Amino acid sequence: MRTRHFPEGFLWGCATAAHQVEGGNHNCDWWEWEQRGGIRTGDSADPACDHYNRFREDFRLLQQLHNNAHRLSIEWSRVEPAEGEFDQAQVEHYRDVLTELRQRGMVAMVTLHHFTSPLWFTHRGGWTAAGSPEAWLSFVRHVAQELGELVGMWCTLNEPSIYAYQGWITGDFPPGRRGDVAGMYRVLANMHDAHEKAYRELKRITPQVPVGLTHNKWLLFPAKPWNPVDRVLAAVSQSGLDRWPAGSPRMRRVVEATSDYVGLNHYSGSLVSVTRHSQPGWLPQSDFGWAIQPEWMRHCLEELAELGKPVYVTESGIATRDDRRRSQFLKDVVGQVWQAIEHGVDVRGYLHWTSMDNFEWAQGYSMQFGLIGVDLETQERTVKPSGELFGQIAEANAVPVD
Ligand code: IFM
Repeated sequence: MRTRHFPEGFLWGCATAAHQVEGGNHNCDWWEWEQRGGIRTGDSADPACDHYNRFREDFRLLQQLHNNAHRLSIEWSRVEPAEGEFDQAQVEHYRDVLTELRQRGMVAMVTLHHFTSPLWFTHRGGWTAAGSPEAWLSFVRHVAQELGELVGMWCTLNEPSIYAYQGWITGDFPPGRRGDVAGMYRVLANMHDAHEKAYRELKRITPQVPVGLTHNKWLLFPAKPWNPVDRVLAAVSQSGLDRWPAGSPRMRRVVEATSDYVGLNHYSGSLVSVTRHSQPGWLPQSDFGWAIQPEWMRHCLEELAELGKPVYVTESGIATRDDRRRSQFLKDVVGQVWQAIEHGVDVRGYLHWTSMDNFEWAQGYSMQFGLIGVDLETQERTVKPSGELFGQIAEANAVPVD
């Protein structure tokens, strides 16, 4: 079989977020949102995958699948349950988690904000409030001082544009605001400021550790390419969404000055017209209803190349209960990453979303992105054939050509 080899030292792993896998995370805005009926399915993130208690078993499985990296988030609301009060037992928990990864030969990419915030922070305005960057920064500083020596890469923030859009425009995420454009831009401005401040602080405390953030690149196309209104609308919406990391000259400078790498989360895209956003009906769709087009991955990577920074695919995956589809998707999308590298893009790693089927935010457990299945009653883990395939790709550092 012909294969396409990746550069030596390429990182292969999975991406996760604390609230989606850990279970028992009750001191954050998402938990409160779940209790208020914010999740369509009525699900809640407890016990999720009970990863808080089972992380050793989970990392053992990922090591068996030849993962040499892992992206996880440290839960702010556990570590700082009240403003300025740090819970040493929780710090020790994450020390155990990071030590376990190190012992299993996996580089830890640590996200410092992945959608959840402590209640004390959200009750006084969350990311819209003045002083929110500084409030988060003291958590960042504490984690860096306590755990920095175990961290391979920092990822300050996960998908600021999606976070702000879902929380302030669609209302699918807490605080559930709809159409609050001013709120969305306040959140983005504060997160932008927070990232810059965190970059400087992290470089001061752990100068050797690369710092970046992840951007969700959701592609927008004009519904009718021959219609100038649709074309303008698609372009304007795309640059709005891409304010982070490089949609405007200002943002570009942020990436140039305060990012050692760019993290790309890419899943899909939509068609834009005056009346609505829709999915390109001619493409296959995931269970989420998202169009699946693996070639878009290469397009996104090539676009980021001009920033001149190393790029990591920090998330890529498909929501499907048909695992054969996931395997095909994996081969196709990893093949596109390989093509981008062949065309000169400095891609250094691929982190699949996600290791285990988990709590998919507003969709609860209805969307399955995992390489490993989890029985929600017994918590039994089962590696899916796509997981085995990912393990083979990681071990060979190469993807088979179909
Ligand atoms: O589950 C999410 C993740 O938390 C952030 N990026 C997109 C994933 C799939 O929706």
